[in-house]
Amino acid sequence: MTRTLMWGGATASSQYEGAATVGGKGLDTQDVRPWKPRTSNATCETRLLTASAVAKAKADLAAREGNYPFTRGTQGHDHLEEDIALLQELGIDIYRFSLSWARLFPQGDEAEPSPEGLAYYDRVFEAVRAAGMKTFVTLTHYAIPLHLVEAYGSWTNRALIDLYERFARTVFERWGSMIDYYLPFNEINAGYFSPWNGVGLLRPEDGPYDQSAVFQSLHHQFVASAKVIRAQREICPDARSGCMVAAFCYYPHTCSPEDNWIKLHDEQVNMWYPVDVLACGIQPYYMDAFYRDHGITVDITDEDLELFARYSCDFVSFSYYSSSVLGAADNGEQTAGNLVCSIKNPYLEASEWGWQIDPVGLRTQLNAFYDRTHKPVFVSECGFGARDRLEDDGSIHDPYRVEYLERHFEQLLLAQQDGVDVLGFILWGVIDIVSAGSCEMAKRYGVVYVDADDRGEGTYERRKKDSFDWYRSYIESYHATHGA
Ligand code: BGP
Repeated sequence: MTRTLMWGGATASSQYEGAATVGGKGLDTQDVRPWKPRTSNATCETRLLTASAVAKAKADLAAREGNYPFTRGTQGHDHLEEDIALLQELGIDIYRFSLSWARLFPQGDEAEPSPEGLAYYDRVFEAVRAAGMKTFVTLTHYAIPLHLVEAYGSWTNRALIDLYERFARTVFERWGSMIDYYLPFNEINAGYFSPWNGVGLLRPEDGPYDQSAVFQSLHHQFVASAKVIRAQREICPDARSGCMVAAFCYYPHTCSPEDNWIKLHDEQVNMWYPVDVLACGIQPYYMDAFYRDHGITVDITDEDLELFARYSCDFVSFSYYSSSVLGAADNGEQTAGNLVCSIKNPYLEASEWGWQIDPVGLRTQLNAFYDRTHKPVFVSECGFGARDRLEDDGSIHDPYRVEYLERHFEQLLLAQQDGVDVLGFILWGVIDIVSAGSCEMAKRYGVVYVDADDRGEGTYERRKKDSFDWYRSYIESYHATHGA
């Protein structure tokens, strides 16, 4: 029996809410990321923070200086009801949003949550429910309280697992009856490529990250995920638990055997590792060789392995924006992508940010995830990041976004016809938000335009782009033929 798909939209607290200190919210790991003009080194400086960069950010914020876009997001905190009304008009079935750990627990290790934080998310859950949308909750989306980095060493420290479980139990006890789907962590494999965003790990001032610290932190997040699922099954058993990775849809650069091996090997470590642990409940064999070959040590207990086996998730999900090309020689021209760079694919066009547009890759990934896990699959993020123009008459014409979505929806429906148990599709950044990779406002994904620029100037007024009506009528006609 083919499922009726859910069509949704997503935001993330640090890219959307703003109000960084309102209601006693603590500073988090995204608040201290600065905006920098786009140069070759900007991504590194704004994404892989050092202790000195964090110290500078804290001093700047205290002096109300500098440009820290995640402290203002797109002022979602102050536009909440208006935005939910726009999403209701859009007719989406499900809204994916994340909770700010630092808004509920400003330091992260308090015994009790902040009353102001609870009140804010009461407003969010009630507004989403009243608008008739299902909820898809991300417990943590790249943002943890800064105090946990400074006082505990972030996820390298096993103590964070219990603090995280306390945060999650608070969420389940208060809003569990209003949670349909949830993720303990956004794009959990990001910890490997973007350790500050993924696992809150500072980059050493001089030299590369300690890979043992990176993989130990990832492992602690896996244990935290299993413990959160155990708590959820106790407190709100009707909610559906998921895991999420960034999907890269790798192609070997050539048909050389070496390129084909690299494709499989990197796919295992970069993408399948978290899925095998969180969805299949196993610590995969191939990581032992990877740790050995890279001199990495990770403390994994028998209790951890038992938790993985007992508390694997109900569905799997991934973000999909572009595909990637890998080669043993790595000698092709490079291009950017979500979290990772890749060799340019001569068969594909790319966005202004270099992300290679590959709708068929979405069908390939949906089949690959279902084939590996045999669990229902959600596309928890997908969309086209582009520079949109506000015309003098207030209109915003984005045919490139409509074309991107139309071609990806076709492939999604084909994957369903292939027999993949697809749950639905979540449009990333449904209301324009700050870009996580480049800290830019200029890179927009939404069907709703927000009047703000990279320096935070603007009215923050919301306007419908042409894609708004297109997505609204797509969802309407889909349900007219497939039922609610
Ligand atoms: C994913 C993140 C999102 C989002 C998206 C788009 O990696 O989960 O937070 O931002 O990518 O990337 P960007 O904002 O860098 O364009």
